[in-house]
Order: sequence, then structure tokens, then C-alpha cells
Amino acid sequence: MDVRAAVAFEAGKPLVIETVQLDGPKEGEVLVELKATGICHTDHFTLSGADPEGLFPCILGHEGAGIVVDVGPGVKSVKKGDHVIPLYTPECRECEYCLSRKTNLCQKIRTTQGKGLMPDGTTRFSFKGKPLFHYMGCSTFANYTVMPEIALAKIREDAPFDTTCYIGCGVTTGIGAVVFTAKVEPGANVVVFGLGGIGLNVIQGAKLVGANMIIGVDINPAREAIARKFGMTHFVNPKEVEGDLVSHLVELTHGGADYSFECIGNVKVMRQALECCHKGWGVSCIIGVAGAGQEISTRPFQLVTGRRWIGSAFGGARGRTDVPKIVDWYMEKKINIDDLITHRLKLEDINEGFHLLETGQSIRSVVVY
Ligand code: NAD
Ligand code: AHE
Ligand code: ZN
Ligand code: ZN
Repeated sequence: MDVRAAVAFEAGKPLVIETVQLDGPKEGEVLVELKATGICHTDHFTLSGADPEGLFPCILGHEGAGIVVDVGPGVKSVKKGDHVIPLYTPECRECEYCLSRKTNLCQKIRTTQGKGLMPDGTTRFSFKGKPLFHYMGCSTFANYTVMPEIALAKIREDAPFDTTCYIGCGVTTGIGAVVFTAKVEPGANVVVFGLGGIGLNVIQGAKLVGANMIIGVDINPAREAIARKFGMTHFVNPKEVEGDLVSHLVELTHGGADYSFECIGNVKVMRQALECCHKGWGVSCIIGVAGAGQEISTRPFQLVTGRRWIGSAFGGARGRTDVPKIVDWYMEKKINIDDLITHRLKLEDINEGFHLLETGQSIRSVVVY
């Protein structure tokens, strides 16, 4: 079938809106009509050329919501008409990783997904007879996509698409990092570096679990007001700190953070996030994605003296199990998504969404199909 898509032909170039071809679902696959998709910083990161797994030409996008319109042979867990959120971290419930109960990183289709292919090693998208790569197994910058069944979370039908799409990445990543990965306890002091689409969800996750101090760190002063609305108790702009930022944060928290979260993708900030943690027990969680060739460093003494460095992908959430629950939290008004969606755009204007992200004017832009 013909579908409308924003195609990334080359790294560093704007997306191009084209009519592309999409083959129907094969065994274990599902055709989804997307109704909305968010634009995450990771889409920007891959388009920039910094992603070692970036492949072109491709259809980016991994934060969608839509409706099942057709299923391939053998599909049992979803049917035509179901409302779904695509999962870049699938949940097969039978691989070694799923069965370990120690991680959400299902590996059933990770190898082909990282090569921009469906599990059978081919693509469903093409343009002028040439294949277009899938992205993070989702490719939500198209009004239809084909997904493996294990990479779809079935959600309730009264949930709006133009807000719940954000649960497909940013909301789950931020709240999940607090709740599922770090398991922040009530009364903890938390420092969040980067108050964008992810960091603000870390803030609301920290508030949800009853954290004590919730300190937000951002170089964009416009982030203070919205972060306070989501539960931030103190704001630190590194540009306004006289002297060393780490010492300032250690002093502010009377000894260091119990938990810190890096939500930027800056390896220098990752070091600060670790080193502002409390001696003996502070835990620093890396969420930000850093470009090819970049590495983190610290003095091993930081770890010897009890700080721990951890990371979180998709908030540690098991998508098919946890995403429907997070949709419930939203529908029950336990979490706020609406106020983080600052812009709604047509697919034709998607490059404007990238510009708003780059210039710090948006929290989340959502493309509504
Ligand atoms: P964003 O652009 O919305 O937010 C980034 C924020 O960081 C902005 O507010 C910006 O002003 C701030 N910032 C930039 N440099 C800074 C600095 N030196 N000090 C303090 N603040 C600074 O991006 P986002 O969508 O929130 O994504 C954040 C990061 O998380 C990206 O690296 C993205 O790729 C990554 N990410 C990871 C996962 C995961 O599963 N691990 C999921 C989604 C996104
Ligand atoms: N491809 C990059 C890494 C990108 C990355 O870390 N992706 C996160 C999700 S970011 C969503 O916005 C993730 O889930 N990682 C786990 C995985 O298996 O990809 C690289 O550096 O190669
Ligand atoms: Zn994302
Ligand atoms: Zn699995």
C-alpha cells in the first residue's frame, strides 16, 4: 500500500515527506495505522549522524500510538481494531532476558532491529523500488507501519492517541527510571540533570514516589517554571553557579544526592551526576544517549567509596505489561502528560518539530496524522 512518511534520506539533512510503499504484515507481524507520534531527542540524535546504529535511508520515529488494521498469520495477542503503542523494547516473555526477570531488555529481535530490518531480515518499507530501513523497530514517522506482535502494547480504547503516544518513550523512560530502575524511595533527595521531555518525567516520577528534595539542573532558564509545576523543589542553572557545580549540589543536599539522573546525553554531565551523589550509597542513573566514540570517566575512588553508576533503557519497563498500566495512571490523572505536549503538528511540518526541539522551545512536539 501507499503510505505518507517523513523519510530520512541522509544524516544531517531535513526529513522529506514522500509517498512510500509498505508491504503487508508477514507471520507474527501486525499492520498499524498510526494516529500520532512524538518527536524524541533520540530521533534528532540519529538524524544528526551521531548514532553508531544509524542507517539511511530510513523512516525514523519511535513514540507512536495507533490502531491495528491487519494481522499476519499466527498473531494471537492483538486483533483488528485494537489500540496499541509500538515498543522499541519488545517483550516476548520467552527469551533468556525476559525470563531472567532481571532486565526489560528483551533480545528476541534486537539483532535485526539494530540493522533496521524486520525479524525475517527484510524491510516492509520501500521507495521507488529500493528498501527503506526501519528505525528502532517502530518507524512511527509514517501513517502506517508494520510491527512484530511482541513489540505492541495493547491499550484501553478511551485513551487519546495524541497524548498517550508519549508513553511509547519519554513518559515511560522518565517515570520508569525512577520507579522501575532506580526504585527511588520516599524521602530521598534526587538531582535531575536536563529538564526536557525525559527529565521532566523523572521529576514527576520522583514526586510520585514521595522524594524529599527534587533538584533540577538545566542551562535553559525557561525550564524552571514547568519543572516546578511537575514537583521540582530547587532549580540550579549551571551557568549561574559560582565555582564547582558538584560541590554546590553536594552542599545543597547536605552530603550528596541519594539518586541522580542524567537526561541529556552529555558525558561530562554524566560525571557530574555521579560525583554529586552521596558517599556510601548514592546511585546515579544514566538515561541520556551519547554519540559514537564518546566515553564516560571518573576516578574509580568514586565507586570504591560507595557511589553506584547504573543506566536505564525505556525506564526499565516491560512494555506489554507496564505500558497499559502507565496509560491507566494517565487516564486516572495520577500522572500529567498534557502539560508536557507543547506543540501539535502535521506530518508536513515535522522538520519544524525538530527545530523546536533543537532550540529548546518545545518539551514534546506531537505529529497528529
Ligand atoms: P530534550 O532536548 O527535550 O532535553 C534535554 C535538556 O537538557 C534540555 O532542557 C536542555 O536545555 C538540557 N541541557 C542540555 N545541555 C545541558 C547541560 N550541559 N547542562 C544542563 N542541562 C543541559 O531531550 P529529551 O527528549 O529529554 O532526551 C534527553 C536524552 O535522553 C537524550 O540523550 C535522549 O536521546 C535520551 N533518551 C534516552 C532514553 C533511554 O531509554 N535511555 C529514552 C529517551 C531518550
Ligand atoms: N543506538 C545507540 C544507542 C541508542 C540507545 O541507547 N537507545 C535506547 C533508547 S533511546 C529512546 O529514545 C535504548 O533502549 N537502548 C537499548 C538498546 O538495546 O538499544 C548506540 O549507541 O548504538
Ligand atoms: Zn525516545
Ligand atoms: Zn524476550
